[in-house]
Amino acid sequence: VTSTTSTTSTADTATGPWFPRKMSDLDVFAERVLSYGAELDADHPGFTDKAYRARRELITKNAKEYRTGMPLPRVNYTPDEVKTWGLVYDKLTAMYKHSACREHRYIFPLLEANCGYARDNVPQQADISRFLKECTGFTLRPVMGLLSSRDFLNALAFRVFYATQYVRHPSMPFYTPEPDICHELLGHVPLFADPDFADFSHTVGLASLGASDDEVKKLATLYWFTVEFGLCKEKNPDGTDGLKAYGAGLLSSTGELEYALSGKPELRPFDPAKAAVTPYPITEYQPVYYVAESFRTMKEQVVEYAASLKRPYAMRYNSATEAIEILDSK
Ligand code: TIH
Ligand code: FE2
Repeated sequence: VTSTTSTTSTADTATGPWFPRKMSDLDVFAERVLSYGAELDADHPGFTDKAYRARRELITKNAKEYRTGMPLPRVNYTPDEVKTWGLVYDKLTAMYKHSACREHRYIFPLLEANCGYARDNVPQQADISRFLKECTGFTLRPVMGLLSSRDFLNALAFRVFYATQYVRHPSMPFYTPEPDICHELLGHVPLFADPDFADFSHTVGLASLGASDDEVKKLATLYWFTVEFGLCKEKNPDGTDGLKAYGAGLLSSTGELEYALSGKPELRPFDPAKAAVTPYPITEYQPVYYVAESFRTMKEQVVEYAASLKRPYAMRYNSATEAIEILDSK
């Protein structure tokens, strides 16, 4: 039995925690952001910069007021913001040739051709979202800052990726402790144009719906060690083994990308059950990275792990109604 017309409530259901059933249910996430939200933490480089804080507030206001069905807000970036973006863009795009996984390298030029990706232009969510929708059915939505793992993962079930629109502080272009537009657009977006990666993300999202807190924590940790900071093996053109980054946190930070591939940090073979319970810091370089046999095998392993989590009923996303259907197990 499916019902897509139930009114929105955030109370837990009889079978487990509440989860969004229709696209507009995501609207309740708008203001539920964690630490680095409208109020920056004291160790953030922009904490004492009044002008930066005011600018952030202006940009995050878009996200705060955004509701399902509205056109995606466009931001008029200042020359200083474009300069920071350009600095990051130049340095990263040069590194991608040797360091980014095949899928990322393949899609990046398509974003330059179709979505305004360029060193002197900060691309707009509206243009990227339209492009992604055609490629894989994924869309973007603005967000004020870090969402809870549950809210963020739940949105993936709707093929929605929450992305920040503000630019990192100019004093720290090559590593920032929180997501910003460089991280979202250079690190994450290219892979959401890949049909296989989109389906994989969608599966993780579906697995998070109504999951227990413990399961959500495991899925989010797995997400961290793969989608955010994953490395994978990839054959070099000459047939030798190469090591590439597919994690967005690496593909958006020249500092950490170089570090991750430098031979200094500990590298472990990717194992979902182990990665899912490994602790990690969020505001500094990772001490440990998991290396997948290939980008494709990583996706298969994570999908298998997600399938092993027991759910009270099967669910699927209906893209025509943009709603989650609960399939009767009887
Ligand atoms: N450290 C990343 C960067 O500098 O682009 C941003 C983040 C990724 C994950 C958490 S914060
Ligand atoms: Fe991210």
